[in-house]
Amino acid sequence: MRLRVVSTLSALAAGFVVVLTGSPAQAATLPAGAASLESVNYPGRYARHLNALGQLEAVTSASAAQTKLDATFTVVNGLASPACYSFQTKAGLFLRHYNYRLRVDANAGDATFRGDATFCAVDGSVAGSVSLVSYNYPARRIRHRDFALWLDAYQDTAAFRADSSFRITAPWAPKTTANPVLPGLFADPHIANFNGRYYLYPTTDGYASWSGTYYKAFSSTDLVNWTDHGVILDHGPDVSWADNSAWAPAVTAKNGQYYLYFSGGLASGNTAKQLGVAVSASPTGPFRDALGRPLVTSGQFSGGQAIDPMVFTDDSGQSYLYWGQGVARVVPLNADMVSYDAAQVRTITPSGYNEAPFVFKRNGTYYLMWSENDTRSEDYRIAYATGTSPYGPWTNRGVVLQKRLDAGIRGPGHHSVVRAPGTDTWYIAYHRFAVPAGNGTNRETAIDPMRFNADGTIAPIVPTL
Ligand code: FUB
Repeated sequence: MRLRVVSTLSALAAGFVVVLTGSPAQAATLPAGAASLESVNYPGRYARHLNALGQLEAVTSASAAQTKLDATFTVVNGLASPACYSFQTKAGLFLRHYNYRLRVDANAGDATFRGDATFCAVDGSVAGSVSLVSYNYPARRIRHRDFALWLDAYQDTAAFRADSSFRITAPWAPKTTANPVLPGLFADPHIANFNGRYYLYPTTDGYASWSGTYYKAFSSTDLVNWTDHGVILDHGPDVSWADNSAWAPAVTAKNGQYYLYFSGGLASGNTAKQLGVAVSASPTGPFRDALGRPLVTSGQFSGGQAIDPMVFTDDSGQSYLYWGQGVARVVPLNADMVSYDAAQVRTITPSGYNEAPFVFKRNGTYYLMWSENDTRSEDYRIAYATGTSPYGPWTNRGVVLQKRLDAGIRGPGHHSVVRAPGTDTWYIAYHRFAVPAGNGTNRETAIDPMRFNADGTIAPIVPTL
C-alpha cells in the first residue's frame, strides 16, 4: 500500500506532515459566510448541533426555525490557522472535536481549543463537495456515523470518503444583519480608502491574552461585501523582534508606498509591546518590516504602553504618528515615514483616555478620538475631542459610541473613521464583543455611519446589529 500526504495545506498548517493511504487530497477553498453542510450520501441531511453535539439530521423548509439555525454555520478564518477554517454557530459557538466527538463550545482562546476548532478543507468524494480535516489531528476527518458527527481516522474506502464529504450549501438561516461586516473574530479595525476602494486591517482575534501573530487585509467597494486578501504580515516569519501580540494595524499611503504600523511583543522574555512599521507596494501586501527593529521601543518614553499606532496626514502633506495605551502621544514623521525626531514627541492624553487614538480633519477642525475603559469591559466605548492643530489644544466632546444592551451590543471601541471619497459621508469601523457570545478576546468588526451636527460635533453613533 502506498503512503501519501493528506494535503500539503493541512499538513503545513498543522506544522507537520502526515501520511495516509489512498489518493492525494487536494486543498479546497470555502467561501466565508453563512452556509449549511449537506451530506453527500444522505442528501437532505445536514450537519447540525443538538444539545451541543454534532449530528446529521434531515432539514427541510418545513423544519422548525431552531432546527434551521442549528444547521447553519458561519465559515470563518481558522482559529488556529488562516489557511484553514472554523465554523461558528448562530449563537457564536464553534464546532470543535472533543474526545473525537463533534460538538459546539465557546472559544476558550487557548491553542488546544483553537486547534480542536479548526478544519482544513480538501476535496470531497464528489465534485463540489469538501472533506474537513482536523487541524491538530490531520489524519482524522469529520465523518458521520449512525448520524452522529465524529472525528474519525481516515480510511481509504468509498464508504468513508462519502461519510466524510459535505456539500457547502446556501444557509438554512441566512444572515439578517449588516454587522459584523467580516465573518469571524477581528478587532481594532483600521479602515481606509485607497484609490476608491475600501480596506480593512484588523487584529486577528480569538486568542487568549490577544496572542495572535498575523494580520489580514480585506477590501470592498461597498462596505458590505468584503474580499479576504489573506495574511499580509506574520510576526513569526516576517518580524524579527516580535512573535505575538499582533495588535491594531493601521495603514497609510505615501510616497507611492503603503505603510503598515503595528504593535508587537514577545511571548517570553521582555514581553513589553513595541511599535513597528512595514512597507509594501500594494495595500494588500505582502508587507515587509521596513526597519528590522521597532519604530518605537518599549520604555523609550516614560509611561503607557507602545501600542495602537495610527498615522494622520495633514493637508500640508505632513504625517503624524499617534499611539499609546494609558498615555497618548504624537510625533511628526520624517518624509521617509519610518523615522522621526524623538525630541518632537508630545503627550496629548485627554481626560478619560485609555487607548486607540484616531485623528482626522473635517472642515478645518481636527478630531481626536479614542477608546475609554478596558477592552474586556462591556463599558469599553469611544469618546472624542476637537482641536485646532494635530497637537490640539483639544476640547473634550464626550462619549459618542457606547454599548447598546437592548441589542446585545457590548464593548464597542477601538475604531477608525473613513470618508467616502468626494463626499461628506463618513463611516466608523469599530469592534464589539462578538454578538451574542463574545468577550474582550472574542470580538468582531462592525461599521456604521458617522454623522455630524451643523456645529461640527459628532452626532451620537447608534451601533447596529
Ligand atoms: O486587540 C488588542 C488590544 O485590545 C488593542 O491594542 C487595544 O486597543 C484593545 O482593543
